[in-house]
Amino acid sequence: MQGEGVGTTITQHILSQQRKNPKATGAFTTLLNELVVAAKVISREANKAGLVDILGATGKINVQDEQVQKLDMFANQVIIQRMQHIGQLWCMGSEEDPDLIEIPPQYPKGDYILLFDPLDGSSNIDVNVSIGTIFGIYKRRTDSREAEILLSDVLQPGIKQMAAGYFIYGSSTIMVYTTGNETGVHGFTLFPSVGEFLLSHEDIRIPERGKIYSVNEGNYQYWDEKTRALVDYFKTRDKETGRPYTSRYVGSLVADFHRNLLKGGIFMYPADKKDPKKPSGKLRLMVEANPLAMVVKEAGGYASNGHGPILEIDPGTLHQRVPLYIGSKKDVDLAEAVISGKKKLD
Ligand code: AHM
Ligand code: MG
Repeated sequence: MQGEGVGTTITQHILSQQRKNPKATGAFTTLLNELVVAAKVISREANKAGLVDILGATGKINVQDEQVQKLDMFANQVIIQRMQHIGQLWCMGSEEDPDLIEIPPQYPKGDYILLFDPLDGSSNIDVNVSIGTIFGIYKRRTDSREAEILLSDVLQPGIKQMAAGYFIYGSSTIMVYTTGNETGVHGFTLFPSVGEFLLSHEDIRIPERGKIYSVNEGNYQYWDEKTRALVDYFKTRDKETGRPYTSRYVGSLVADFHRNLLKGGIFMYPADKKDPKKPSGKLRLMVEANPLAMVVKEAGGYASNGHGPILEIDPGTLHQRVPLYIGSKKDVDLAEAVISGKKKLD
């Protein structure tokens, strides 16, 4: 979308997109707006995380066998509480909840499904490194409003997302979102003094090829030969292709992804043999990979599991993990060719 000036609020932007779609009912606008409010609340807490007794692990283990930090739970609750009453959601799914989250009976239900990671990069909370919220929005499959909510109706390939994006709580708080269909990817920065997200990154395009590779290289010994060869390739000197690439890895997917989206590059979380319970790596298809795959695609990039597009994977479970190669189109194409065995690197 061109022509929105710097200073446009996120609400104006969502509304102007809605007006371009004659079938739009406003339901979607309400939904996104409420999500923005939830993110403002999370942002405020994240900013003062070092000051109050909200830091540190609660001692509970989440559905992914990881320790849950207090701020994760807070973010999860804020999103659920803010979103459940608006009448636009059919159900929700969160990284922090093993099952689907139903809308309480006292509230009306709608047609949309919100899947989210309330606070991604939780191991970075204690050390003041950027963290984020990731979301993907789908429409429910079934026609019957009264029908029981079935997981099979929720589990749709990422290509079906109506919108996706993330909030990054960093040196400033930024929201990046897309509604697909070539409407572009747009970034908004939260101005704390006015309490509004204002358009700051209009129509983001990721460079076709980058100079950055982002991966947890500490896992090198757990990778297969192809993955090792790919990472070795990015580190090898070659004038023509601008190698070696620069290595950048924060350990917060949202932060690593956001940097590469703006500067170009590839983020990888490959399959590894570190934990037999997680043979597909660490990241989750529904709440992490799919939303970012929609964003990157709309910005001219690509996301692959090493064999094909992330967005075309038919999900089997709500919390399934997936190897992720995401970023500049040419870099991810190469990664896919190598991992799938179509190209051999010498
Ligand atoms: P989280 O959702 O529990 O925070 O875990 C996901 C995070 C991603 O943000 C990041 O890319 C990855 O875990 C880092 O993992 P590792 O420490 O294995 O490199
Ligand atoms: Mg996460």
